[in-house]
Amino acid sequence: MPDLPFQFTLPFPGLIPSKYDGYIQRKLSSLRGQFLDTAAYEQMLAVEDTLVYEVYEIHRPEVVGEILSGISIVHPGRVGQEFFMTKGHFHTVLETAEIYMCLKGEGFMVMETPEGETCVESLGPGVVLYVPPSWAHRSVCTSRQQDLVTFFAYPADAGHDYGTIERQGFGKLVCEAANGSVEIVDNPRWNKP
Ligand code: PAN
Ligand code: ZN
Repeated sequence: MPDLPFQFTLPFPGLIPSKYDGYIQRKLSSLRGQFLDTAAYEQMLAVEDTLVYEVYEIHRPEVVGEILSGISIVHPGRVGQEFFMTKGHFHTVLETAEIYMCLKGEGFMVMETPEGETCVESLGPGVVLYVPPSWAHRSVCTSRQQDLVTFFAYPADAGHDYGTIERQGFGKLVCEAANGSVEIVDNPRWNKP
């Protein structure tokens, strides 16, 4: 834990925090059930358990008033037509918001409420996104070459509920269209709340 107050830097080009105390790697195998094209998923996984995204966290005590921050890096790639993405989650303390700032790359934040309202916002360098309280969120990298790198900050006591999204999915998917453009489509397997 750093001394207080503390600072860190996000040095170019990697943008990996100069100090961090949490590091998470999420590979294809940890996203089972999330991509629409299950045949493409199994085929890809059989070849290699590819690294999909990485998270660097600057932890703080999980109490009211503290803020946890860090860097999320989603790598380029697709499963079938669907771009690489994070698992996505609600916060366990549902009414906790989150701020994201995109530092590099191209992509989207897919969001939805427990009642099934959906919203998809585009991300690019300099975009600051406010994820309101109660909105589940998932980031998606749509660049073919570049990582999607975002800085995030949220209440340290928020916690993560992954189970709800694992069961119901998100209402919107971010896919590559036949002509190579990016399209947002309805998820036919969405278990709408
Ligand atoms: C972020 C996310 C990070 C990875 O720190 O945790 O982007 O996504 P998943 O947690 O969905 O795997 C955040 O939103 N924290 O609350
Ligand atoms: Zn979050």
